Amino acid sequence: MGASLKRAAHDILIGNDLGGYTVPTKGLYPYQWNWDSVFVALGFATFDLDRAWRELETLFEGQWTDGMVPHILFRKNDPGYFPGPSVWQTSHEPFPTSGHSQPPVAAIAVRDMFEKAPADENAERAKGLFPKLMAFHRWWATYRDPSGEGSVAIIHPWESGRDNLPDWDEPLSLVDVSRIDAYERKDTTHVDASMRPLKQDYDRYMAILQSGRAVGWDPHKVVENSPFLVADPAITMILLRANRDLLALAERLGFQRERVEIQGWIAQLERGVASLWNETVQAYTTKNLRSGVFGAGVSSAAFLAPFAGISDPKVLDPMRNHFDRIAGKVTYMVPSYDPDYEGFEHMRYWRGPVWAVVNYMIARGLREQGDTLRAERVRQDTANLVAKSGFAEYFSPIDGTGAGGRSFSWTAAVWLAWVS
Ligand code: 9YW
Repeated sequence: MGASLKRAAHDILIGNDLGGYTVPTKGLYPYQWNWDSVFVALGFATFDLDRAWRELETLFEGQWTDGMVPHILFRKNDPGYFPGPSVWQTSHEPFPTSGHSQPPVAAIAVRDMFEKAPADENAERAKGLFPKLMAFHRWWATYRDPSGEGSVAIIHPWESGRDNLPDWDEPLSLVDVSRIDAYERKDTTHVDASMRPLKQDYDRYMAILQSGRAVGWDPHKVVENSPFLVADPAITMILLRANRDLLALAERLGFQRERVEIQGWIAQLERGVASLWNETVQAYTTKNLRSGVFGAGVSSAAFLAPFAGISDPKVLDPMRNHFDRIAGKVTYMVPSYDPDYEGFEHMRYWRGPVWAVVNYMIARGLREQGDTLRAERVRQDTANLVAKSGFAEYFSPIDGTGAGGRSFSWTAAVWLAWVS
């Protein structure tokens, strides 16, 4: 069983490799995606470290001059995906990209891959990426935390990587859709519409995209002009973790001058994450920076606190209570949203399903903190999901059904890097 799953996971990565970069899955997502590529690198690193570095290097070929690493790199046009390059209208060369970013997990993988075998060759590859990671993290600090408060905001639900999370419902309800261009979705031609975001969500996704395009994707104006600006605890905590790994890299690779700047970012995020503590829910939630309204419930982001290095018992005790309550309700941890919430849908994308990459980060943080029991529950559940339903894009936390795209790269990759 283990050996055949391992072969299948290898085959998925190799099969989705388009030559130095990997697509999440053929058909549904035919381009290079930002955080998918990073997890894919961790998967390749289990059997081909050179190829793993290549994945990250090709991802950073999409980096903009302002430091932003886009969420999609459109290396060659594929009419099977919407919205493609002609809709985004960005001006990156030599190939077009989307206009905003995705969770900044790259530094975490670079550190892992360097520590795996800190020989000359790996040190050289890590050194080559280091200035690019600095520019990327500086971009987040400059443009996504404009008030300097330390909570990191997104300008589009797609930037969070958790597209239709129930927490985006309130901010999206304020987005005007009266002037969106006519469009035709392609996602529902590849997979079941009942597992995908609704039309009302897509209309709003398009309105926000158009607001960025209208200001030529100027990074300052994008934030000023976006009808959607929401602080995201997942991005905030992932960036905090990534900055800690970047600091370790700076120390190990001899980038002395950069250390102070990174320490400043860490201090700012440690302060800022506190502003996302939701007293009512007793968890970190999103916060709409336009309306001041907090997210309604507990999402899987709340369990990323240990991964971010947060060790305050005032945060961790309620987090463990939520974990145990939710663990008693579902068969497979960790649902992307609280099953006790009325908007929970066990098969619809980020409104309930389990995602292996999120489980990986949650379990890693729990284990690092010494909570091996909960960490092992998450790992075992992920193993059971893949054993039951294969390398699906995401899974029902209730009955383990696989959903969305199949032969999915990041599910195969984290299984190799963590579960197997
Ligand atoms: C889309 C590729 C991406 C992930 C995101 C996920 C989804 C793309 O797929 O977004 O078109 O909706 O939400 O996290 O990177 O796997």
